[in-house]
Amino acid sequence: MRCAWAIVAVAIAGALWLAGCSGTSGTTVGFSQIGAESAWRTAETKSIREEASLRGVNLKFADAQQKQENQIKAIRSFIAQGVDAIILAPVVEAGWEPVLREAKEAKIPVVLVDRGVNVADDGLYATLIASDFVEEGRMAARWLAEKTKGKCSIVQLEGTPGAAPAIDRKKGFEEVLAKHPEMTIIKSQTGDFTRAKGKEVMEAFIKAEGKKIQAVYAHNDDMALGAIQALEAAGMNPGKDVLVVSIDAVRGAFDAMVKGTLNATVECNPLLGPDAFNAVEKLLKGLTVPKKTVVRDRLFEQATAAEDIKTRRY
Ligand code: GZL
Repeated sequence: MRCAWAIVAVAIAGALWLAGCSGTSGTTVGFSQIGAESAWRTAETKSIREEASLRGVNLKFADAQQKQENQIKAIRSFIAQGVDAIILAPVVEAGWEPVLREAKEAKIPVVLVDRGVNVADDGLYATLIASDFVEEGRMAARWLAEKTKGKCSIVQLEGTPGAAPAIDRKKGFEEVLAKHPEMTIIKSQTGDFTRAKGKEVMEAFIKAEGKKIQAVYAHNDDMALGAIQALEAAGMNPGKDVLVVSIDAVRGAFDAMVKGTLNATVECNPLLGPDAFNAVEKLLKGLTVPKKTVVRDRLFEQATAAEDIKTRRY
């Protein structure tokens, strides 16, 4: 028993030491988060919050409820409060120049996590830490092409209009499909990355196309899980008669693969807290950081899901 307490004491001492020694201890960082639309998003928020507390950072958190204007307001508030750095997960790619210019003029570095922005001058932000969404789309399409021997009718559930992952996951998927003329997208519509909307849009797809649907490609697992609910309610057989492939690799996706209703998911790692605060620490020390850090992804399938789920961290 004494040994267990000793381990706990060492762990606490270690965390306190880390908080005291990290270059970000005592700093104030503003985090403008998109919202809580998906399991992926809440996992990302948890990672950022945990890393901030581990490092002794005073984190000012703003949930934008999926609205860009709320993110812009939050950034302006962070600037007015004189934070040391800003972390931003931009809901869409466009419309950031003015507020990023204000942050630059206030000499507050901006670290982008998980989604990119479209700006003429990339000096308006310090760095972007994100997955390669185009490659994620290609991975999903290559898997489906192999499973269907290059012949199937597909419905696509797209992410939030204008969001980098939605634009690029579509681009990558359709780039591979261009090499497979007998793989056709018969319906495509946004489900806004949410389970509820994914279910609703899939119900409309089923109404319009019924048994013609042979595969579903969802830009995230939450929409895929909603689509699976709609397929089951319509008496169809997701994972068997209708293949379902999505992106994120959240725990709910592994549960569905173990159940056999989801066939594959491409991981998009949301645990960006450590990388984000490493970048903040370097920037506050006046060190340079790479313009982009690409988070590595991989595809998971049903066959190994029961084993994989044991080691999943989100
Ligand atoms: C990807 C992230 C996406 C996830 C969705 O980096 O922006 O937004 O794939 C989330 O689950 O809603």
